[in-house]
Amino acid sequence: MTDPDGSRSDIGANYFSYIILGDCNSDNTVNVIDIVNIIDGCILGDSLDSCSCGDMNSDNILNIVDIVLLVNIVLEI
Ligand SMILES: [Ca+2]
Ligand SMILES: [Ca+2]
Repeated sequence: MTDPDGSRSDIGANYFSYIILGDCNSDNTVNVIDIVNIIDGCILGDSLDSCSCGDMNSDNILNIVDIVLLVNIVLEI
């Protein structure tokens, strides 16, 4: 069994779920809505449950550095 993008195989029933880094509202695109969600929910709010999607540099901390990285991706800088 391989995952949806064919990059990994698995011997079990659970296949690798493909997650787009920064896509915090799970609509399969990364855009300004995700940035707003991360700022509102994770930086200004107290929602710590689903914020790992916004950890763009994978340092396990969600802060302005991750927002800048995400903005760069959205703006294709
Ligand atoms: Ca999204
Ligand atoms: Ca980070």
